[in-house]
Amino acid sequence: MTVTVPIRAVTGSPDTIVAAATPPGRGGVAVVRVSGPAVPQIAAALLDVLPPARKAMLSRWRDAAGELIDIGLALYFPAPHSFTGEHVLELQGHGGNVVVEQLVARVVELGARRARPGEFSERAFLNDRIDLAQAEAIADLIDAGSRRAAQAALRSLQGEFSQAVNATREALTQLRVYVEAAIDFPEEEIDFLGSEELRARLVDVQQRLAAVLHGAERGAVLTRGLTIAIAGRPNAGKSTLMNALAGQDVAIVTPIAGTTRDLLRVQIEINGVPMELIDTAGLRDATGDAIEVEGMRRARAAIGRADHLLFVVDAAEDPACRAFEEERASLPEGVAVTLIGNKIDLIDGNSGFIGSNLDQSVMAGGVGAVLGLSAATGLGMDSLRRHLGGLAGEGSNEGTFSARARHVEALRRASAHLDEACHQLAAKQGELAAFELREAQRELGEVVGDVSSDELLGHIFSSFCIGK
Ligand SMILES: Nc1nc2c(ncn2[C@@H]2O[C@H](COP(=O)(O)OP(=O)(O)OP(=O)(O)O)[C@@H](O)[C@H]2O)c(=O)[nH]1
Ligand SMILES: [Mg+2]
Repeated sequence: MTVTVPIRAVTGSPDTIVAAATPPGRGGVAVVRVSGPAVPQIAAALLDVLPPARKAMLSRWRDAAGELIDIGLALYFPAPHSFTGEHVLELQGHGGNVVVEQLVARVVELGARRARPGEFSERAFLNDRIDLAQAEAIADLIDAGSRRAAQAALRSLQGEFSQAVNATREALTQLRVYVEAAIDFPEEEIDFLGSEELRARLVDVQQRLAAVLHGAERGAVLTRGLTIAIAGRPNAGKSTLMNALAGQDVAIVTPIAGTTRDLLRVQIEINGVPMELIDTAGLRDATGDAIEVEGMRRARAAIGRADHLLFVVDAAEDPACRAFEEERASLPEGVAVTLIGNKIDLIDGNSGFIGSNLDQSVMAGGVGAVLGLSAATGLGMDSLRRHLGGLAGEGSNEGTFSARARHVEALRRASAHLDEACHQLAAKQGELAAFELREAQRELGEVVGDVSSDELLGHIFSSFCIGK
């Protein structure tokens, strides 16, 4: 069982922290940031005077012996109007490791300690300047690998994600008031629990949550990227397809069935979404070859972990996609599949070939699309790229928040509690419905950090960089 505590209740009086906010190495300017109650004294000692609030002041910084360390700009942000909510001093000096290290060491001498990774953001969170989802968005913005991921992170940082979660919590609170009141007046409870009004409110909360979850799932894909496994029978053209998508010769291609043995990975980006392609050993009935058997085991494991599967068949040899039909039962539950009919260059009048020749049953059971193409000639590859781009939501970022697996999981659990509450209400089980609604609300609280365990916070902030 995980114990959650209101985190704001357990924080003590903070000390003053210092770190370089810019990355190590040479650069035009480096920023050293100091935050905490001792900032006014440290500033007075280092700069001789406390700079005016939020105005750049040119100053000379000296070590204990009075030797000049650097000349630069000092900026003072008095509490609570700063990033951390504490007194903050920013020193903008020349960008070089020696200067920065001397300056940090001097501030430590004057009473600060070196900050842990993410400690500035953690303080901003603890002082209610930002909530947990916003703090995480800072790290996501810094780590963003594409323009779309950065835009989604900015949206979360500005609080759009938190507002959507909080609006859902608010609607849920209203609903709980109704249900709890009904329990308190048992004579009327039964009628009330079955009322249309209550049902409509629950549906409203479910719809709001579904929208937030959808935005978060899309955001999580932008941040984390998609893992796409390529599988099929030996010689179907899996490695050729991977090379075509990657635009480089990553995998060995030969006419010999069983060429690929190990998993091969390559990173690509489509529509601003990072994707990891995994080429796998061809799947076929047991051969005596121990290496191939191990390769197939790895292939199946990779398929099980992937977000999406491209199942490749040789459309010239196997127009009915029997290979897929034979494998289908052994594919992991729930993996989304795109069926690729490859080598259509070998079929006369190939355009529009695939699909029309397919048994309709192929489209059922997890197959989201069927595409005919030629990995060797490039025919149909544009459609595949468009299709893959669409898996992460078309080019638009509308309603997409940068979100992490942690958020998506909490929102999914909240959604499951709402579904359960719905069943309990239908069964006129007021107490049980109230319990489920409470649990749903607790899950939403975890997203924005109203209820979070110390362990969780430590885990989140330790993944940040130092000085953030
Ligand atoms: N005509 C034609 N040949 C193709 C196409 N794609 C692949 N091939 C050929 O098919 C053979 C097998 O291709 P691979 O990409 O190695 O197939 P694979 O599925 O990776 O095979 P294994 O690694 O053995 O499982 C090679 O000779 C390729 O040149 C295609 O679209 N058209
Ligand atoms: Mg191969």
